[in-house]
Amino acid sequence: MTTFASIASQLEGQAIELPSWAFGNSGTRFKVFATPGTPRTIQEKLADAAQVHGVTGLAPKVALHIPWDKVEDYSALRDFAGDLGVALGTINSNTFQDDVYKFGSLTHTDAAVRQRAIDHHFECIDIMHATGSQDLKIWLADGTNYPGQGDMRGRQDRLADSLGQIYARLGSEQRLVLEYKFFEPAFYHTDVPDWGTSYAQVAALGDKAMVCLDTGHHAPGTNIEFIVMQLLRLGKLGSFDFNSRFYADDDLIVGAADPFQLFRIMVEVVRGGGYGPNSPVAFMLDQCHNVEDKIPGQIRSVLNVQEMTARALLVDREALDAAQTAGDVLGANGILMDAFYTDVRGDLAAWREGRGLPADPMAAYAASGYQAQIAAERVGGTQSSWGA
Ligand code: PSV
Ligand code: MN
Ligand code: MN
Repeated sequence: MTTFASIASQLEGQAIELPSWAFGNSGTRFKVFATPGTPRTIQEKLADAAQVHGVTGLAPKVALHIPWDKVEDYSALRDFAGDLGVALGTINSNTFQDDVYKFGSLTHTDAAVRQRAIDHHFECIDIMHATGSQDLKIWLADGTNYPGQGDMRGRQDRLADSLGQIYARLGSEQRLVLEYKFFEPAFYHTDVPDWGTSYAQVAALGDKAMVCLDTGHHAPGTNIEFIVMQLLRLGKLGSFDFNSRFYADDDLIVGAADPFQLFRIMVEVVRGGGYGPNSPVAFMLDQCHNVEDKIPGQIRSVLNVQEMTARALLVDREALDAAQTAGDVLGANGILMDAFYTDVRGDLAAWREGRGLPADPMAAYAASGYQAQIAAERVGGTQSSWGA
């Protein structure tokens, strides 16, 4: 049996990037509920993100979404974030909000529209140089709603060409991560629907292009940990967008809907070399907090990832290998389940205290008075929201 003490050092340095949009108001197509204290600017979002990092030590970077987080001076924003104790992370492009993209962006038949979408990504790369960001994350809403509406093959070819142009602009330390999603907003076909398509596209680009796996972007019942294993095996898992879902792209708190799935994913991450200081995998949240307070929502999320990472590290690999090799079906399964059922919360609380962090970050944040302070201060102005 592996002990917490033997894996504790591996928890050092774990980093989970926060999405700026998680701090804004969000909702469904039925209603966006406003939350008192919601940030009105990217600077306020960064201040909130810094609270999450302050009580957990787990979230040193914040991902930006362009143009939602557009500013005049990105170097100044980088310094502003640095003063708060966080750094700017992944830059997310956005080609899904403008009328011009109604029938596609990087796949569009109209060369002018396609160029506009490519230029937007060039702008994102310029921003990355100023912010010091490593990753350009591309998620496309491109697709069609009706059979016959578009030429799927032509769209795939144009996508490859567009991505090639964007890839050619990357600096030597920069990467492109291509996110897939099986449906929505398009309902018949999506141009990057699955890991295979994303893999085929990024493999054609080169070493600096990788796949982004958003845990909420698969059909129900999909064995996501198998995809994690395969992408790590192929050296093409670039990043995670963590969240959880009951139905579709719910963007709920990671580990909330199915903690066992998160555990199984982390087991494959550890097994495949995706965790640790030399791993190329960037861990990010992609969540929206529609009804719960946003800062505690983010705190809970990074703690859930940490907890399942610890449990995944607890898997007794030697015993598991032996049981697997011996064909001991239930023995092997039992070894995995032993790790999953291990309650690490007490050990993690002590581990945090040993590093000058609060044993209970949720309680520490609640006691800090920050929530009441922002609710009182942030009145007036326009509260930002997902898609605003
Ligand atoms: C849309 O599905 C989406 O949730 C993708 O997962 C992106 O990562 C995110 O929006 C931000 O663009
Ligand atoms: Mn995502
Ligand atoms: Mn999504």
